[in-house]
Amino acid sequence: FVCYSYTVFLLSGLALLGCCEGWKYFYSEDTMDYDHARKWCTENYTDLVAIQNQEEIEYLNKVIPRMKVYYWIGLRKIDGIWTWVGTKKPLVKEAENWASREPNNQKLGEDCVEIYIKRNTDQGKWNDELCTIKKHALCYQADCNNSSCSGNGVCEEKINNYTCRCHEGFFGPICQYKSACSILHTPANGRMNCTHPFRNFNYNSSCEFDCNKGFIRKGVGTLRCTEFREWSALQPVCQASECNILHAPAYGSMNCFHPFKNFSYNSSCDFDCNKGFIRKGVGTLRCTESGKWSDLLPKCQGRTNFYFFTGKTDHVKVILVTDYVSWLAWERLGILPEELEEVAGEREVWASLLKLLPPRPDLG
Ligand SMILES: [Ca+2]
Repeated sequence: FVCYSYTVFLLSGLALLGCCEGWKYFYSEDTMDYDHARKWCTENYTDLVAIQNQEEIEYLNKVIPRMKVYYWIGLRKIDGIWTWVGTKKPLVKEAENWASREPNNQKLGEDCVEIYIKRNTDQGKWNDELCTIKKHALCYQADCNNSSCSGNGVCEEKINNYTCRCHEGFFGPICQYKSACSILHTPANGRMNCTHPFRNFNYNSSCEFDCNKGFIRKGVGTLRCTEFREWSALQPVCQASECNILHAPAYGSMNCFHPFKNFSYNSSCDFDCNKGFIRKGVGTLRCTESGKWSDLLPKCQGRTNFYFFTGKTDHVKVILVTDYVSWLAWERLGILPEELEEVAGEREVWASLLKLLPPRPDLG
């Protein structure tokens, strides 16, 4: 099974700016039934030809050679409706191009369509035929691909050509030019103020960006639409001011709510102390707009009260301490609570206490 094909070129001078190589037609030297013809076209090219207009019919009749049998095209009956196989769209009345007294379904089951190329009568017209009959495949190769219109337009096939219908904001033969800068929007948690000397978001438009209270701008403050219709920089974003990351105090727990980012503007943290401990300090801290916490981190202290006496025989004083460490410090070492609490937290107290203890005798 050897297939031959020929490229057919359009000679008429329908040139479009910057465009384009063109829509090409191919046909098989061998004959085959409809299904094989379609397979041959889709494997080697794009598909069986789908007739777009009268111009294309005339063109095909002119450039495709006459053969003993004619050519399958991409039209067949599906669920009783004449349908373009490539697009699955039904044949509309205005596009019908049947030969006289066709489609006649003469052999019953004439569900596929051939085109009479260079026939003595009805040139370029269509006939319904049995799909199992062997004919030449008449294929086309599309030129449109994803990059045909620079990704900025819809590519429309023409005979040996294509044209681009550009999306809004683009122009040029292949939509390669921008007609404006992209439309900018006010950033979340911020403000935008634009001036447009010509048209909105076009050449020399400039936009200034500010951030709301508690937010810091990341990126440049002013963008300008350049002669290439591109913004001079990326649009800035407004990020919440960040406070230090907090941790639950010793012997306590922390429960935080972060409306924007973790430990950032308007984050708030509630503090609780474990059973047997009481909180010293505020119950809730809030991250302020300047990135500082509204207060100091609270502490959890042991609740047990220890009373003891100090002083010489002529001078007796009752001392109350509210934590075990201070009591231990007095009982074991004779350090007064006010001396401890003024200088350090619990960890530092323990360290200093341990340093004061003599080495155990059995250490040698
Ligand atoms: Ca027929």
